[in-house]
Amino acid sequence: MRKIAIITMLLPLAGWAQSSLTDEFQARREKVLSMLDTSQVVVLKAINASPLANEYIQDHNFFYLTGINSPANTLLISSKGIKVGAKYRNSIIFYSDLDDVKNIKLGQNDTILQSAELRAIFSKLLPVISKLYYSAPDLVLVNDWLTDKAYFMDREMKNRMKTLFPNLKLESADYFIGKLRSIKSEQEINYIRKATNITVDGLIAAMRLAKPKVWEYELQAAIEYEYTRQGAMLRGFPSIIGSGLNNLILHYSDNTRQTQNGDLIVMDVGAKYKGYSSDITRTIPVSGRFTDAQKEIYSMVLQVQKEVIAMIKPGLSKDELEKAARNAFKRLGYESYFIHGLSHSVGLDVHDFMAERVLRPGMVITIEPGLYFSPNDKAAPERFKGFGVRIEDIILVTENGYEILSKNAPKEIEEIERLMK
Ligand SMILES: [Mn+2]
Repeated sequence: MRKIAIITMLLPLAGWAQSSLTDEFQARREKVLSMLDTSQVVVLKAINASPLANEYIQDHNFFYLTGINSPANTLLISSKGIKVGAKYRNSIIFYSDLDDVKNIKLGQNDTILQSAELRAIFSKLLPVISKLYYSAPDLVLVNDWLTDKAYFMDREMKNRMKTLFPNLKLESADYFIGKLRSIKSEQEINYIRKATNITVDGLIAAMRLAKPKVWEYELQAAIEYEYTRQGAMLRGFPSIIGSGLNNLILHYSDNTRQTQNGDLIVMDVGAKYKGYSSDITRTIPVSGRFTDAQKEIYSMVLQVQKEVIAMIKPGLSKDELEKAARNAFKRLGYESYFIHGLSHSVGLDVHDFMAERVLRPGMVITIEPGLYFSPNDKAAPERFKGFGVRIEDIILVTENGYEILSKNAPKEIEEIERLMK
């Protein structure tokens, strides 16, 4: 007995030791460093939220390179190096609270310094570099409410920098870091997998709970209960539980309507686990049985979704996928009722930055076709008016094709009806 206990204790430890040897955050800073020439610098700031803000969500680029999930920190990466004490360092994390950085794994090029040091270092650096990649998440639009003049803080800062340092080019770090972020590591894929499994459990719970007269927020609660119960402390985005005509509102998240017999319910939801989101949509009949008209549309959307998913492989472009879906709906005669994008990248952001249009192994994307029939649409067939259907899966691009991470969320008509019985 004792032996077994020791072995099972060692297994997770071995895994942990391995991952700490190659700390992902540190490896990413090294990678960024290797992409810079000596005249370029990257500066990323943490989000500065007020302490009473509901949920703190870090700037994703800053998080990607540091793993730090708290405000008032800055990361600076310079390939030329900055003299700190007797040594030149390439990557410096400026902190306000030592607790935020005490567990950070530092490589030989890394160091930490107090935030107060940033200004002096920065002002020495700016006159001698030619390019600054930056992400400053707090620089937003500010309205002067007296004169109604709008200030884009980003533009104001750029203009001021141009006067001070005419040779310095400022560029958002989004593309630069986004290119790295679009290919997920094994650990990132595991987090997305976990977020996805939790979301699937939530959707199944909601399917079991659904019956006429249930409120949209009750279904939301059933789904988000699974998130919290399983340690996904945040949602990737506000849960969309749209019943009846609310099906037709793409980003509906009030979730305050009481369902009626005969409704379809679009549930577009995603848990966030260790910073990583999932994103799945299922459409179910509140009564547990699809009507014939609902079945007709549902089957079309499902067929198109399956057709497009089957195409996924490295080398294929996102535009080809999009075109295939449009063509498939065109063949069926319903192209004009598919009114949104087919696919997006998922990661730290539920709509992750997609730096490249071509699929590569390690990318995670959604495929989410839908058809929507407004009661006011004069051209729409009468029997379809007043409902919409969307089906969305989250998919990992692999070496040879793809893996549907959300495959355990029922989507066949018979499967859903059986589960809801
Ligand atoms: Mn989506």
